[in-house]
Amino acid sequence: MNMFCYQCQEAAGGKGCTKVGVCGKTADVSNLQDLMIYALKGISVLGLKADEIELETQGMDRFIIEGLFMTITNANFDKERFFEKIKDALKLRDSLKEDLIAKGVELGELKDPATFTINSNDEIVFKANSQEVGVLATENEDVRSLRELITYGLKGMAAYAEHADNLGFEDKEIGKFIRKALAATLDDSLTADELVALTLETGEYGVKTMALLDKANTSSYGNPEITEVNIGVRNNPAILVSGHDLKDFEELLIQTEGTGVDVYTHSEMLPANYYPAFKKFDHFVGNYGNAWWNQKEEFEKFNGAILFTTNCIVPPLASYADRVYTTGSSGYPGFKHIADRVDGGAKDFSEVIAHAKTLPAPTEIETGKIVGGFAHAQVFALADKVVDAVKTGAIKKFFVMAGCDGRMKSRNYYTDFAAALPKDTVILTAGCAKYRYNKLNLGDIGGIPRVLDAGQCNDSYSLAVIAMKLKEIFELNDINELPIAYNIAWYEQKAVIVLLALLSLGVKNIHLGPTLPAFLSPNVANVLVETFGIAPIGTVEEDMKLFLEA
Ligand code: SF4
Ligand code: SF3
Repeated sequence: MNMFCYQCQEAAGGKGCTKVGVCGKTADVSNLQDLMIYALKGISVLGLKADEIELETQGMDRFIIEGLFMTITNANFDKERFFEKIKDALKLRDSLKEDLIAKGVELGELKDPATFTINSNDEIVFKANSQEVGVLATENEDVRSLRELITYGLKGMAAYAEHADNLGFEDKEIGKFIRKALAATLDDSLTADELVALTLETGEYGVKTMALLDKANTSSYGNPEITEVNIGVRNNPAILVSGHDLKDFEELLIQTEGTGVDVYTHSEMLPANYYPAFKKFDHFVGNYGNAWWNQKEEFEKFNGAILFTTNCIVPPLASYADRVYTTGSSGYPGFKHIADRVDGGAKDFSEVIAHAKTLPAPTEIETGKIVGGFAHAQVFALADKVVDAVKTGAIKKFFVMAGCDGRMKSRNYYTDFAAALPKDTVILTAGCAKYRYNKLNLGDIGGIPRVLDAGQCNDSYSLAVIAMKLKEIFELNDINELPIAYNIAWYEQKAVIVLLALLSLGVKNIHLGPTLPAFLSPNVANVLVETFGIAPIGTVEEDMKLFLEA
């Protein structure tokens, strides 16, 4: 075994990747990511001690958040960046330790994550490959399962917290919670019940983090509104932006204005089209292509420069690798990386723009429009119409089909399921899962489209807000009494925090697919089944029957 990773839905054999990641992550990078997390746990233990004496720890939470984000599936494949970050982690950890000692804090007996030392890249590799660092270091499979469930939830939370922070929205309590939870994964005295409680608390903080990001996005760029998004192309050189970071997107739009270079969104950046602040840019053309896993074919045809602001990166074809750029937490060996902001200034995308100017215009792969922009404010604006449609029976049921897309064939289930839904049902979606059915032309119900796209995966928060509002309007006691069914697709750790957030809000009977997480031990899976009614998906026919009879 060269590595062990089971954090995403594509874990090899439904168990875990042990030689190389199905995602393309090499064993050395996987082990470095484990060491990164290990070091962050060490910092967290000391960070909690700093909280106790109210010691100001400038930049610590941002550092932890970035470190977690870098280890999300398909975010960063660049070994060199992990070497750097791990060295920085140890510097930060040791200076924090010195500060605590200087303040007379008794550190007690610290565990290895808070004490290990390394002096070279070779030593980092040696440590990263050692048994005590990885996931399997926790021998009890239920404890391991809960520790990893919490850690993966924190990774998703960190991604959302970073986007909010980039827009100037920080909640110190979220940073503190992340440290508390990371430190708790080192605590052998915690019982399984305590870890289950911490898992739910992770979900509660997931709601807070998504709410914060919602506030950051909407107060910076306005509320998403119903939008017809162009999926065709124009005849200018162009940049394709992927990932989730709206601040990066804004800065790139500003810097490309008047340069003759067009801008398109890809995959999870599609919802940028729904924000009023971005619509005013004439050179923002629309969306090109589909979900992340189609990128090899689509990037090839796009012809222009490509910018990743976050996951999901697929190891590239040589034919286009030299025109791909990363920024923020994302990275890939050989891709050029656009540096972070300095002192409140903007990132400098001039290199990407200059490169784009030398490249041909995109090849058209489709034409027409898709509709989206149904985040909470837009749905509330239509509330009367929606409520009437429910009362008259024109809408019988809503299906929340949020989450991720992925390359597994079994995900055709979601296309077939959407197509088979009766005409008096409406799909509420968010995340890249939508690409399985957002071009099916499922029609509308009295002007309400049958697929309501709230936005990115974090905008699943909007779907929860909509559900809460409907509960209030219909004067129900329980969110589960609403005519809403949850059929969620997951892939990476952002979907894990979305799932934990929904559980913490009391949502029951979520169907999760295309497979249940490999990191759920049979006992932990049982707790989720018994307490929350979580179920795997079956066939379209079986599930349709189940959902419509319920
Ligand atoms: Fe395997 Fe997923 Fe981990 Fe990649 S992220 S190594 S595919 S489990
Ligand atoms: Fe998609 Fe990676 Fe999860 Fe943000 S872009 S939802 S998979």
